[in-house]
Amino acid sequence: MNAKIEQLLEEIAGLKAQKAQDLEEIRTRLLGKKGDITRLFEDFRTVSPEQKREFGQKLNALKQAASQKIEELRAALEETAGATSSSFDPTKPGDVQELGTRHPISITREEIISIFKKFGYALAEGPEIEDDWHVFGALNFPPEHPARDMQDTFFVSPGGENPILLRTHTSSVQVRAMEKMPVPIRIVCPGRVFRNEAISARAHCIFHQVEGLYIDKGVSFADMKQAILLFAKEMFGEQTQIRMRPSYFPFTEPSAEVDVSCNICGGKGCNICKGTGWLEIMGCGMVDPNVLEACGIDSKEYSGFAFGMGVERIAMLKWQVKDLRHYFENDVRFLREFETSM
Ligand code: 2NM
Repeated sequence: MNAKIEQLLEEIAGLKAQKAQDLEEIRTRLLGKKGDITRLFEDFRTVSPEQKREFGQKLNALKQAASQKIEELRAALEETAGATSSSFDPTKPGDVQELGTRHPISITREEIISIFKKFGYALAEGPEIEDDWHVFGALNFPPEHPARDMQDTFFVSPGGENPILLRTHTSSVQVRAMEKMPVPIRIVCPGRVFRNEAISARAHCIFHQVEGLYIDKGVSFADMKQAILLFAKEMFGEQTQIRMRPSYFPFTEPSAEVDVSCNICGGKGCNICKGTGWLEIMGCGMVDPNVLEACGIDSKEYSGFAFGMGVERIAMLKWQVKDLRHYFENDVRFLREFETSM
């Protein structure tokens, strides 16, 4: 009996199965009704009482080894077969499809747009690949302006009269609107923009802007200030105040930088506003008469204001996001933090 057990153990260790049929044959030969191991269990009845303990243990170990080997071979066969029809269980519950979340940039962009839509602004969009005229020429950028440099702008086809490039601001959409829409014009222009910058916590070569434009007879700086104040209150809360600091853009005159009172400390000064009580949110100005004329609008009859803001920056201020790179990494743990902000 001992010899038979040893022989079977050796045989089991070397077993191989090419197909399911081989496996079934092995199982019957060892563990079937007339199988070798089943027979040994029958013989076991005749073993003397003194030897029962020793042989009982050996037999159990043998049966265990056989069952384990058969399971291993079955698993190996299933793996090589892949998802065959035999391994498909139609009664199994389906895989859970996890829902994603809206991206904080999308949430912020939609909120900015919906505020200006309430004010009567229409949505306008345009191409990301633009020409020099719509990004720089019509916007009063002098020929030698540094933004027109390879260092600052991504060119698709440089050179020639009107190089093709990636837009560096969405003002190009507003140029297109002024060229073809009848006045008065009141639009918001959201979109991706591209600048040749080193990537850091505060800068990225691709980011999102929303710009606005209002052109009509008699539009004044006071109108602009009121529109921006109303926007700031809608975006950051009723208690929000704004202030304007003189600035410079080629396409507006006069131009200003807009700050909102810090929504974290309420203006007292904290580490978010670096102790100043103010956060910069956008640039704005009265559209330069040169721009109006370049786009075919009579600057003696019409005037207008424009403004532009970075969506990443607004979202950072709203949620105290410390590093711009989070927006591009798409780590779901970051994205899920905005689930309730939709
Ligand atoms: C800004 C700041 C100030 C602007 C101007 C124009 C246009 F096309 F009407 F001339 N669009 N956007 C503008 C003005 C954008 O972003 C910081």
